[in-house]
Amino acid sequence: MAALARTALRYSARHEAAASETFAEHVIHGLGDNPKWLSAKYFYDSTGSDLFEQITALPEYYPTRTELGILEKNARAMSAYIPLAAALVEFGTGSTRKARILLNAAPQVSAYVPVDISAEFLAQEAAALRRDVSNIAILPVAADFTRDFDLPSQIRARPRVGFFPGSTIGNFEPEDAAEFLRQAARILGHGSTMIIGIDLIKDAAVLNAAYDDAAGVTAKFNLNVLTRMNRELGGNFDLSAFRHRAFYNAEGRRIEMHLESLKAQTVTVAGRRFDFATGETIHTENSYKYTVDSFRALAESAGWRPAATWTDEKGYFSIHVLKI
Ligand code: AVJ
Repeated sequence: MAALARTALRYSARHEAAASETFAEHVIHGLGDNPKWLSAKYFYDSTGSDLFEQITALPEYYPTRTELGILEKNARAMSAYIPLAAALVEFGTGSTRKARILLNAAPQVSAYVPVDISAEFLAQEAAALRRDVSNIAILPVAADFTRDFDLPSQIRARPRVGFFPGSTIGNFEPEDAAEFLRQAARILGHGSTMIIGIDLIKDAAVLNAAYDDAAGVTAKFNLNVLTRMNRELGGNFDLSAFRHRAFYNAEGRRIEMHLESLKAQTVTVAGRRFDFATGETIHTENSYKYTVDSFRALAESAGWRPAATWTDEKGYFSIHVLKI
């Protein structure tokens, strides 16, 4: 198991090199490309994480509240797919809010393993959870879940249930999403279960509003990556010379976020100079959307067997149980 868990995640062409880069190397790589791009994972410094929390409460941003509703309504039914004494392994735990709903409905869970890149954040969440849920082992793992990591030795003998809510998998290119699912299968092991939240294709106006809210919080979230480059990489981005752009690309089945240069300008960052034409963009995020069937097909292509799916009444969001 440990040897398998150590197998590194592989990525498709562009992201393969990017996976092991430092932030500076990544910026030099991404802004040197044509078209310019940056990985969405760099949104999440502490300001970015706070802004994302604010996004989840926006009236236009339906995914979080819709997924919470599906979880609350169906947690008992989901619990039926969780084996006795199972360990619940959450990939990229932003907050334990969703896991708590499952843990409350599934008393047979014996351990909770939140995996997150921020050790400090994990320690806080784990401490709070230990106070509230005293009858299970809380075993945090500080790791980048998109890379390799080892499961705690304490859960070696227990059935594993992966938990990946929030449609976070939407940030992966579809072939990378399949690779992530294959890797998760290797880490969790044969006989495992996965509970995963997937945002669904819907009316473009609903999607566009969710990523371009009236209060401008998503715009701030997107522009914050410029502030982060200024602070961490000695950049001189003028935030008033860029604007937030977000739109649903129906052909690509994804929301795209960009930062658009409002004028011809040269910016220095990470010790390099980058020229921008008026209207040129930095592509900062893809958020892929699926149908229930297209996600099930993706999961099957990665070796998982779809066992159950729940959606909300509007069909905006879905939660899937997969088995391997
Ligand atoms: C955290 C990737 C699920 O794609 O909806 C929210 C990130 N970006 N608003 C998403 C995000 C802009 C979010 N995920």
